[in-house]
Amino acid sequence: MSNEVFSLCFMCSIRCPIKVLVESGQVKWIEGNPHVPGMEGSLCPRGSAGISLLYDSERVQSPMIRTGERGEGKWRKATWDEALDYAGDKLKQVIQAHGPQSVVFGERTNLSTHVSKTFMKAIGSPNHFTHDALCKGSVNTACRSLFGYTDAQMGMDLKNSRHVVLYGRNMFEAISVKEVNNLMDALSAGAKLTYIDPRVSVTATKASRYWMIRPGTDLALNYALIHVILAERLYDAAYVERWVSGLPDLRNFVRSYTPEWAEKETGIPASEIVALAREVCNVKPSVIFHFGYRGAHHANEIYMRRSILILNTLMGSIEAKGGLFFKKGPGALGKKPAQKLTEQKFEKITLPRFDKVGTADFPLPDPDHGVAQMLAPAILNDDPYPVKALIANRFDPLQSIPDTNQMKAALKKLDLIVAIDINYSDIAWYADVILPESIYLERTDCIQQANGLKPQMFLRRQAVTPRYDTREAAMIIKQLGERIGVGAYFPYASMEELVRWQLEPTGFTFEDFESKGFVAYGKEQIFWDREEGIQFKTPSGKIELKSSLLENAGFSSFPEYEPVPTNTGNTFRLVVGRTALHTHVSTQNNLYLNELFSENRLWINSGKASALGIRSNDMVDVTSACGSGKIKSFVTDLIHPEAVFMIHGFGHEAKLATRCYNHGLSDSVIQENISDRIGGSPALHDTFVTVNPA
Ligand SMILES: Nc1nc2c(c(=O)[nH]1)N[C@H]1C(S)=C(S)[C@@H](COP(=O)(O)OP(=O)(O)OC[C@H]3O[C@@H](n4cnc5c(=O)[nH]c(N)nc54)[C@H](O)[C@@H]3O)O[C@H]1N2
Ligand SMILES: Nc1nc2c(c(=O)[nH]1)N[C@H]1C(S)=C(S)[C@@H](COP(=O)(O)OP(=O)(O)OC[C@H]3O[C@@H](n4cnc5c(=O)[nH]c(N)nc54)[C@H](O)[C@@H]3O)O[C@H]1N2
Ligand code: SF4
Ligand SMILES: [Mo]
Repeated sequence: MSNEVFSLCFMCSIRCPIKVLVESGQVKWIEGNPHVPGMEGSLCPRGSAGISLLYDSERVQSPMIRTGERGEGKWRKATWDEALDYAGDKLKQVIQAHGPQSVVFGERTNLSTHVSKTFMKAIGSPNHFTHDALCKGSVNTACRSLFGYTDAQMGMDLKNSRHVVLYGRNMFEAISVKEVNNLMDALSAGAKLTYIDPRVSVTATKASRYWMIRPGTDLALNYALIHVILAERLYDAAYVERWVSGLPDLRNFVRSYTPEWAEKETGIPASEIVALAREVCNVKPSVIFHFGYRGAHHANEIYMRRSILILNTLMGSIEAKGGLFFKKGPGALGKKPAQKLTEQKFEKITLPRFDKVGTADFPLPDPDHGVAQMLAPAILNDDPYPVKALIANRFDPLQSIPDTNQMKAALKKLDLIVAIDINYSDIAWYADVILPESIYLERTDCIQQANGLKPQMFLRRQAVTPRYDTREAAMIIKQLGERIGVGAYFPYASMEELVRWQLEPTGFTFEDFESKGFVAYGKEQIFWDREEGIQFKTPSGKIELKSSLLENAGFSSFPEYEPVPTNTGNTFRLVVGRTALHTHVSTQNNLYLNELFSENRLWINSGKASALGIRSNDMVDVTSACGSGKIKSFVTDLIHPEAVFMIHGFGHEAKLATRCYNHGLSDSVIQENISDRIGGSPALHDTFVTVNPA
């Protein structure tokens, strides 16, 4: 018996649409969903390695209760009832002694996030947070400061773009399959690609122009680009006149930031900066200055992201073909989205959040997501109140939040740690109880509302039954809710029932997803009318260069540029990033992917390495103000002398993940926990390290 199931990949959070071939209850093949433009059969290496995740005997096979010390690795197998009762009893005790706000729920945003949020609203705790701040919090705030929309409400029409500028957006290694395919189509059609990175990544090798920028100085480059564009009147004057407020302020501000000034700061020749400004203007508005993701993690990241968005604004590329666009939902066609459990009625929660988002400490970060990196400081200082229980779902605070030593100290203070995971991740290893989720091929998930130029919905659909004693997160959370008296908020007995309920207002049925894996609300792309119809959500209804969001909170829209200090000798700026072969901290133990890439190394510039007596593959000591570790070196000309680089996600501590245990070094151990207090992201690249032969 063989059949094909249309579903969604979850080897990373991009959620590419897939087609799964199942024979006699076994997954034989996975490929990109051929019905989805941009996928057409393709997958990235991690997506293809989904099969080895399914058959991995090292994932968590049943609920586990800790018997030794935290992190010691002593466990006993438990039944679901035992594990849920255990977690439920502890939660009740914590809530009784310290109030519901002492419970924090952290997760990587996923399709059942509305279920987790419902759990927290039901118990009366304000403390749900997602990974968002760690990934792109400052991008989110920057977008809201200019347009009134979050970054998640914006998209990029890469396929039709004629010039794409990437600031460390390493698209050919930090992959989203559709985006890569769309970019390749654009390049085949003659589009230009400018890539800026202190390190020669794979994307640099595909670019028409590559600049090895001095690390941390992209903001200086952008101020100079804006200077040239305004001085030479290269911008889309009609668009700016119609839609932009604050141009005179911007013009005054950038007057002194000349290309010659930026050359000294960035190392990029002034003449080349002028050349790029002129080149992009020739093809405006089909120009994209990519505003994501992780190229610039600095304490002033918000201003770097704003400068990128301002460049798009000056090109008139917002809501233009080949530029950026606002995602349209079913409402644009008079239709309804899938409903969510969070739409139920709850008692109002008036307590402040653990991370102080919405108070004077963090007035602007998005309260829908919170600021994850405040978790450890909040626990350690009982500030603003004691936090006593953590539920971590599909998220690893030990490896995904900077300063692991600080996090370990904080975890020690908790009365309860619950991990909902598929692997022996480090947080599972430190948990009191592990509630294992079925992997994506084994489960049906909540609806994915995919807004965009054409609003659609996708469904992750169970391809095979679970190999081990695992359940779906939305069922686990419901069952935990039942243990503590809030079961009524979860009125479903199976995932199919939940999905059918979600679809009720939409006019589509569960069965409608069978033939292609998705449904579309309409056939045509929806662009707003560029003369009259763009619906900016700022108070002025315009793009606010001088931002009311920032200024009402007491922050400047245009703070003076602060020069980035140079580092010399054996001191370097630590920068981090992805490989095409792994997802963050998730896949290092995957049999296939581990074989292809089993250990990270520290990239160090050849000249610097030779002065320090370091050769390739020598072990080196890396030390920062908060941690240190050993890692093999990779000596190369392909990195700026002021930076060292490592791939994120290695140095796992969980011994039962035997293939990746103790391989390489975790960047989180070294990175200091510093925040962009306006934007909300951690400043992962503001850590300086010393490097010495080990
Ligand atoms: N130091 C440092 N920190 C970072 C970054 C960095 O570069 N360096 N990058 C930041 C960025 S951009 C992001 S997006 C975040 C990502 O941070 P995380 O979301 O924490 O990272 P992931 O590796 O995506 O997933 C974490 C956990 O999800 C588990 N998991 C995988 N699939 C499933 C599943 O189907 N169900 C369940 N329940 N669990 C599952 C994995 O086993 C793993 O333990 O990290 C951020 N933090
Ligand atoms: N294979 C794979 N693909 C992924 C993911 C994954 O884990 N694995 N994760 C997904 C997620 S959640 C995210 S957020 C995206 C991340 O997508 P990207 O942001 O494109 O990926 P990173 O590898 O984090 O990019 C960091 C790059 O920035 C460069 N950089 C460092 N400092 C500077 C600087 O000062 N200026 C400039 N211009 N560049 C600098 C680094 O050298 C590195 O090449 O990838 C997504 N896709
Ligand atoms: S980018 Fe790769 S791993 Fe991520 S969802 Fe798509 S195919 Fe899966
Ligand atoms: Mo991310």
